[in-house]
Amino acid sequence: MITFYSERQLEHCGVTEVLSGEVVSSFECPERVDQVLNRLRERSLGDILAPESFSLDTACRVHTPDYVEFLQTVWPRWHQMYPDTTQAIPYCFAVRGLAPRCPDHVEGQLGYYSLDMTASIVPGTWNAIKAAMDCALAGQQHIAGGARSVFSLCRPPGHHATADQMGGYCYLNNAAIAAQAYLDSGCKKIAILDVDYHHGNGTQSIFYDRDDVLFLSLHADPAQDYPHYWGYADETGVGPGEGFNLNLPLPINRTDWSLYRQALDKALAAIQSYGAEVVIVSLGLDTFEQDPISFFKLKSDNYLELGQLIAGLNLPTQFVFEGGYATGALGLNTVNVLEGFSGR
Ligand code: OKP
Ligand code: ZN
Repeated sequence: MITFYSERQLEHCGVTEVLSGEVVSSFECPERVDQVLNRLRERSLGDILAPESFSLDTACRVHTPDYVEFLQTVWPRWHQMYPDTTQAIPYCFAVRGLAPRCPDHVEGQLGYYSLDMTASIVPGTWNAIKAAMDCALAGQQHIAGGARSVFSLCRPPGHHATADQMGGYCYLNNAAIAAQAYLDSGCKKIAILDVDYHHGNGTQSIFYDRDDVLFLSLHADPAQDYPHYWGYADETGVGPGEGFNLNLPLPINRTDWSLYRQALDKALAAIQSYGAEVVIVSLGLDTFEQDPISFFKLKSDNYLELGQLIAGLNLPTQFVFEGGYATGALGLNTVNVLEGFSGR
């Protein structure tokens, strides 16, 4: 299996975030992909290629052009206003109520385009966001060209990013952009299977009123964990999208492989009856028992079986990297999914 990866993705490195009220170092760090790359090489999974540079057209079909432009320009604008700071983080938000306006002030815009305080902006953030998107689109082209599978090693992740808001370490929604690219190249039905521990609220919201993308997510019950406001089982889609969104929330602290597998079986059956032509897997590894910010109990060997079960769909499959913060085991767990899929 070929991997698409760009070193430019290392240029993003959040400085700090707030966890349980304390300021801590960012969990979403460049070392995450180093671990995955090391393991990919150790196991000789396949070539690791740098993607070509793609235009922003497809991104602008799932995100608003003003949001994409904001992401591209926010650091220099912030830096001009606050030259002595190392990162941009919003502190006030355009919350529900009277329709909020987008202000001119860069710090006001930062909150306007954010869901939370965890998507920080540093000088290299845009380069990394753009390179991650390129990995997603290069993977899409590879599958469209006839490959059975591909791994888009995207970082920063994407599944929390909505049409016009960043959050949860996510900026551009890499999986959603890939899905749109398949549709634009003639596919009619795409499934996105999100196995990250956190609900993929961004992907859900982008495709919520559409029937050409079936979104399925297995995640921590939002009553118990981030992203808190979305991911409930009764969110099933709206209008033409009704019935094309499947949330399978699972309890924290007691979701092990056997409970997880029951939900996975439901998701895989739904993909099959939908008749998807391609499946995109939003591949988060934060379901691991030792993840520092998550509360499921999957073990390293379970990821081999996860890959095998996904392979059972017998569909062209694009893996798009999302979360996973137990850095030491992240390479093993990620590559286990890919090797399980490949039957090695
Ligand atoms: C991004 B991805 C929980 C703190 C959670 C944000 C988590 C973002 C996860 N107490 N902070 O889905 O892995
Ligand atoms: Zn996650």
